[in-house]
Amino acid sequence: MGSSRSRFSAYSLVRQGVSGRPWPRMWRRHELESSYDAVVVGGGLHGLATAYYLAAEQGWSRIAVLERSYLGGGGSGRNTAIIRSNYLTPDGVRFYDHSLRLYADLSAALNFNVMFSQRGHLTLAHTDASLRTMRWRAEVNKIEGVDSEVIGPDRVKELAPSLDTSDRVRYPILGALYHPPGGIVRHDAAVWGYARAADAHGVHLHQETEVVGIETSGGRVTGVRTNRGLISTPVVANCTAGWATTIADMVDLPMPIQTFPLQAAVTEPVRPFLHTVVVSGSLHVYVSQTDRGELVFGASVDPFASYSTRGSLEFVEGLATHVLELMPSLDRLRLLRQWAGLCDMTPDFAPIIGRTPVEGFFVDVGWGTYGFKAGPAAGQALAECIAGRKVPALIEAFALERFETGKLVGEKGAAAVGH
Ligand code: PYC
Repeated sequence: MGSSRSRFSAYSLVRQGVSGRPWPRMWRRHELESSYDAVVVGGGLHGLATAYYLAAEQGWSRIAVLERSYLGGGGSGRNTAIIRSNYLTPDGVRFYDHSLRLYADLSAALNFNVMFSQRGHLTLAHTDASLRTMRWRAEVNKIEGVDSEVIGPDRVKELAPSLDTSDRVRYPILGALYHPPGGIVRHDAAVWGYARAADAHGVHLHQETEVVGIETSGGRVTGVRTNRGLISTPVVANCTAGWATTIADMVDLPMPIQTFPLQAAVTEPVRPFLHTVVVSGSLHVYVSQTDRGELVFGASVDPFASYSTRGSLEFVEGLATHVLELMPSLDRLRLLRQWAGLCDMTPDFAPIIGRTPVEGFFVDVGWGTYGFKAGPAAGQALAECIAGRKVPALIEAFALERFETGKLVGEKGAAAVGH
């Protein structure tokens, strides 16, 4: 692969498409080297972004990303691609706002269209208690310079006419937190864009390479054992979801994380009619329409800890019931696919990112149900943390030690839906 600059004009793209020749690879294959300056565990959005920023902004070379399966095959390919920054705590709002801004420039930065679409984001309130939390969020958002306001049912109806805003339903819509900068991004494109750009900066991307152990000596990281051999390295970044605790256990570091599946589903494509992202906390559902016309639905996490990524009929039944309460006109729409992703939940619904007591072992984990929107900022901040002496202010609040000091971040009220 050459540079990260596009090698295709619109014309050459069509010519390549009709030529029957194989498409050029977006990243290279490399032999696994016996030493690297940094090893990133996890070839999803967070791991790839970390490796990319470490190379592109911090000037590091000799970086490897290890992925046990294929790039983007975990949480990065299983989320519902929603972006927003309307969080509840000032630390959360600042962090996600920075991530949203990085997303806004990402297509240009990576020269790869990530289909960034700021179509607005509505969080519906069906109870007085949720309206109160939304007013609180709106005030915190405004103080941090983030566009958010509480609106009434009439304005909700204008923004999303397919919603039933009448009072004849079980949970009438009392209002909503409206967040115009929110929207969606094509999740696979973000993964591929970072992978291609990281490769162009010399990062080695190793798929089907499983970490089976981490070597330490005198309290510091010295190497990583993989199914393809031993790598010596002074830096390991744990950027996994689902396996965050398994990898941390390899350096005897307990993590306050429990893993739950989150199920999602997509319909057949229909003419565009839903021009905002809609979330209902009380009905445990969120929906957006992709540029291809499909409706993408997600819900809260399954009610039991598990590593299963299989969808269930029970989920679809509950989803359909809740969706039809919100949008009765969808009753003829067919679901095409369903899937599940793994969510690493922390006690305060905020991530764990930064240094750890094991020298050279860094973490970017515990992303619950909000990891996709965080990828760019988490990768950039972790790269800065690895390369620098100081923990960047943007992630100070998310340090592992908060579970000892008790300075928790408390983002449960801003999770997409109730869990
Ligand atoms: O936090 O916006 C969110 C979200 C959307 C889907 C799951 N979580």
